[in-house]
Amino acid sequence: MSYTYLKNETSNGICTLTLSAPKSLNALNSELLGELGHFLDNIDSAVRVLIITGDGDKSFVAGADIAEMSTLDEREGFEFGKRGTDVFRKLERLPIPVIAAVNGYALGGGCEIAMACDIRICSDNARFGQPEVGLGIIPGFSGTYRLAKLVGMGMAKQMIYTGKPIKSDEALRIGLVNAVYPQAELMAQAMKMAAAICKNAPVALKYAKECIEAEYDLQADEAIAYENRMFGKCFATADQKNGMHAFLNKQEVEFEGR
Ligand code: DAK
Repeated sequence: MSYTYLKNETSNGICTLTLSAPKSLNALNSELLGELGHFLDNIDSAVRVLIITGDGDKSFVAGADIAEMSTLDEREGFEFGKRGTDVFRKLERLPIPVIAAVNGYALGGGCEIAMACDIRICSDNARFGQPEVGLGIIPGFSGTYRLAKLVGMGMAKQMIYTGKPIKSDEALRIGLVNAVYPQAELMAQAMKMAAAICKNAPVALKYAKECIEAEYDLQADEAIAYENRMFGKCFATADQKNGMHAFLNKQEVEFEGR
């Protein structure tokens, strides 16, 4: 299917997905969210890592589309928020690693979509913020949940209550991003990280992601038992047999993902 607001390109198992609504600095409108949901439901099984970025060199995503939201009533507001949270949850639960390459403004829904990715890296001109309370709304694409989870309650409350964006160096300091690069290097660095991930066993990556996500909300004993089960399941895969055989025989391994 061809998309109006998405561009995607895949090579060597790495898919780069560019969110593109240049007239509104890549703001998330309903159509874009619908396309994103469709894309995630139909992602090629050969893709091992997904990179998400924004079109242009100024903005990753400048939030949910304010023009579209401005006339909503309570029921429509609920539905718009639900559409966004459902798509972001789909993204978070994708069985492959997802890197957000944040190339500029990541405000409101932009910060929230980045937080639904596994790993965030950004350009030095990036700005992260949850300015919603200045518009009379709250972060509505799971920002109140994921920001506190990532940076702790104190900093999440500061960002959400003041609505003030933070710069890339501050985002790095508080752990919202893993690394900051000059704009011109960002995509090459994202590709480099994706290529390093691609060398590893796909099923093990999927299980590791599932464990990290599921165990976060469990008590210690339950979390450890969960990991025990998933660790056991690794031994039912060809990837485990091939990976260990290759190591013991000092060979390179080409994982099949099964
Ligand atoms: N929506 C729509 N259009 C936007 C936009 C946005 N979020 N951000 C920018 N634009 C448009 C501008 O209106 C402008 O359009 P024209 O005037 O050229 O037609 C164009 O993009 C260029 O923007 P600027 O002229 O403003 O560019 P500047 O460089 O001066 O400023 C900026 C860049 C990113 C600082 C500024 O555009 C800005 O502050 N944008 C708004 C950022 C923001 O407040 N984002 C948060 C949006 S609220 C919920 C569901 C979801 C949400 C909440 C609740 N439920 C229903 C439960 C999520 C909400 C949000 O994300």
